[in-house]
Amino acid sequence: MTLVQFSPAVTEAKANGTPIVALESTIITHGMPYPQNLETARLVEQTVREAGAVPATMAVLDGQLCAGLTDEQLENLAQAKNVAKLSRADMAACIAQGKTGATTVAATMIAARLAGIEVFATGGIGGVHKGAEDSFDISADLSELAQTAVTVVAAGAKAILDLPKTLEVLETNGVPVIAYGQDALPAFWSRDAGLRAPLRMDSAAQIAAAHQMRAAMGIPGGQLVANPIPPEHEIPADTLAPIIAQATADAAKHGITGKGVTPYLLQRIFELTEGRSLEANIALVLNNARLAAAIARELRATSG
Ligand code: PSU
Ligand code: MN
Repeated sequence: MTLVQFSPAVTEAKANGTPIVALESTIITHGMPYPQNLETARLVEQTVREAGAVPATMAVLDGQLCAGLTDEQLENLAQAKNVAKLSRADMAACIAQGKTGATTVAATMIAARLAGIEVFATGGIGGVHKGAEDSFDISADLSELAQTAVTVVAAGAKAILDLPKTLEVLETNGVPVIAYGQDALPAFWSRDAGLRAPLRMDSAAQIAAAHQMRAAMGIPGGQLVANPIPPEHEIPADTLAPIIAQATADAAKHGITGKGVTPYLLQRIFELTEGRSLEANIALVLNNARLAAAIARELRATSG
């Protein structure tokens, strides 16, 4: 039995040495409503291709860890109900039991490592939730970044989170947080979290070189690239602040906890912004896919 099932397109890319970008699937099943989730998944894949790399969307389908999905598999996943949201804790159990699940950032990093893929694009990583001092809700995405050597391109951590605490946990765990092309840490739907990012880089080549230097030094763990949403699509942080506060209060009122928190907040913010948050989310994912493909190309060009 082979652990990773490569799609025909990814198999070919591996044989030819074409750069590959990993993509996650929880954003499809839990992050966006149908049919925008499917449209976005297809657009993200297309964007990676146009940028000279091959997309490998990760998911567990009937117990098979897939690196790269066919369009039919993508379509089925986007419409499936009750798909598990997989992270480090439950991915192996899902595979062992022959079930189906979508991969979060943490699980996609694990899948990418197993598939030999070094770069991964998503929307925003999970992090330390507001009120974590009581709930202890800290995404497993952070500890995965600390131990799995994949460069993750996101638009920062989601603005629903406590961003200063998220930065602290990343620093404690030795994860480089690299703002792309600016000094400020981006905050998912907005370009500026009001915090300075620990590192700044202005080219895909610099990011690839830092990735390779970590490998050469034997430092485990990945890098978080925080790529600001394009200005024409951003929602200013002060417009969003009361909406995030409202959504967070609603989550508490309805007793939402654990894995349900992030999907609930994204859906609630979608309602409260009348769809504007989803438009921004789609724009930032596409922007991240482009940068991730450029990094994958640089890694390919400079590895012997
Ligand atoms: N990026 C998006 N939308 C999403 C996610 C990322 O634009 O829904 C998903 C990722 O799979 C990430 C997850 O790992 O949200 C975070 O969930 P949690 O906070 O429960 O760890
Ligand atoms: Mn959580």
